[in-house]
Amino acid sequence: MDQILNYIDGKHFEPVAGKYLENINPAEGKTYGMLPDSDAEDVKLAVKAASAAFASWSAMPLSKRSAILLAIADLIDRDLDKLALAESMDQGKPLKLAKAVDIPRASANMRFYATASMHTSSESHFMEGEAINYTTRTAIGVAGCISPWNLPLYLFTWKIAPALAAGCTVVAKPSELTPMTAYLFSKLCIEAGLPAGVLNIVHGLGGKVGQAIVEHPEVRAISFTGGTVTGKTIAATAAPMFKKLSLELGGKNPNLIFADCDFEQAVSTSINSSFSNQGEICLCGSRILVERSLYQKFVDEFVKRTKELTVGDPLDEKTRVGALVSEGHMNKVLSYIDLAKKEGGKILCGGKRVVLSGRCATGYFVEPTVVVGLDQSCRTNQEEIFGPVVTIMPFDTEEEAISYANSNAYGLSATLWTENLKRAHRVAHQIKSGIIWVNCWLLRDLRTPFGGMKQSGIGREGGWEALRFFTEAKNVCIKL
Ligand code: TXE
Repeated sequence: MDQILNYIDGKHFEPVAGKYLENINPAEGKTYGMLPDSDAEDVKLAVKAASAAFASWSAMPLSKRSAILLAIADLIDRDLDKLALAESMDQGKPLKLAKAVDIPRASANMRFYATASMHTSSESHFMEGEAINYTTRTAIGVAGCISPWNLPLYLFTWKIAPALAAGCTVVAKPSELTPMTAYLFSKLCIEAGLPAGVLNIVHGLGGKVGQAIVEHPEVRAISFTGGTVTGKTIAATAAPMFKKLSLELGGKNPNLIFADCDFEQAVSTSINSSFSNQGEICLCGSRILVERSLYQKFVDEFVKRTKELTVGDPLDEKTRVGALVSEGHMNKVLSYIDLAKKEGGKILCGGKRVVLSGRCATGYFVEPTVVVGLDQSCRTNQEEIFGPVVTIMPFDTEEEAISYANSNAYGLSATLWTENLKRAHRVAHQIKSGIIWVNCWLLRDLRTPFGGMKQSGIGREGGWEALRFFTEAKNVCIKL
């Protein structure tokens, strides 16, 4: 098994202090490798390399920069099987999911921004008889990209690709829980001919490496995806230094099922939006709200299909629900199930840790869990659980559904199920979330703005939004 190393100035290095952390395979609950326990010294070296590389990378012709990023995308596709296996072992997700979603999306991210940057244009504003203005957008400098453990390479590339395409150089930190694919990615960058220092990857803990990236005065922008509590710390650190910030934080997303929906599609997609990736997706619809006339029918069918989901070895083709990312996270999810019971919830299925036999006997598995009987304001319905746990509640009117959907501090995404077009527009307009899906879920066009309202963060990723984030506008006014 590969020893994970930092990637700084185009080469792999041991951490300066020589310390390492254990990398655990969550399906087995066992250590299977080590990763650098880096600190501020490693970050300093990475920022130095990124700063030195900035002038030439940002001045490189777009077509040349684009070609390098496209070469990385091709190498990701070539190594699909290897990367998917690494992702599954590191994260606990079904191998099948990593092969179908995570890794293809990582190469799509690279390709999307490699080509998007070729289509940018500058604006010009003509002042009749007086002056002409033109606005340029130039790369902001060294960007810090900090990503989480739920969709490791997918979200790592979602940040790095626009930053590099915009002409920034990058110091990146993947989650310490899932470092492997970022390490393999660094090898692909070398193979693709990415110039030294353009991308630097420092592995280690958030409080040490992440914090040092955010604090470093030469890092001009921070793109972060992770928990809301961490987002607050980052915002507090970065604000006095006037850094640009993009924070994609948690969600507690409502999934609204109206009685006039296409029942089969609503149920089958809701199973995915509840339990895909073990519920460890910030977009999962963990609060299901069903119009009362359909409530019992929906609950019966949803519970029946939840019970049919196979929890098992992530490498097994039949597995739909793999392992949770860590023991700590599994215990957090189980504690929320206890809380739901204490708050008066009734567990209709699931609710317990799953103990498998063989290789996965000490893995971190939890049954897909459905809870009913809770009110909107209880903690179970207010806080992000980020696991295979959903609540189902009835509503009587459209107004009530909207008010329940909005009765939460988060505002990332929402899903609506209705065949009534007018209703779909009306409700979508009134829900305070950055992303609304009508009769679908997780259907993504990479050109669209992606991000949340309220406690779900600030800023938007995706499309031009991300390229704007990593650049600064400059207006030049010329008197005629
Ligand atoms: O994430 P953290 P955690 C939610 C989910 C989860 C909760 C906590 O509810 O249960 O957050 O998860 C780095 N400065 N989401 O604590 O810590 C860290 O090393 C800079 C939702 O595991 O936010 C990692 O690389 N960086 C989410 C990254 O932040 C710091 C995905 C995310 O980890 C840092 C993950 C610091 N002070 C969790 N402290 C989503 N939006 O998809 C930590 N990090």
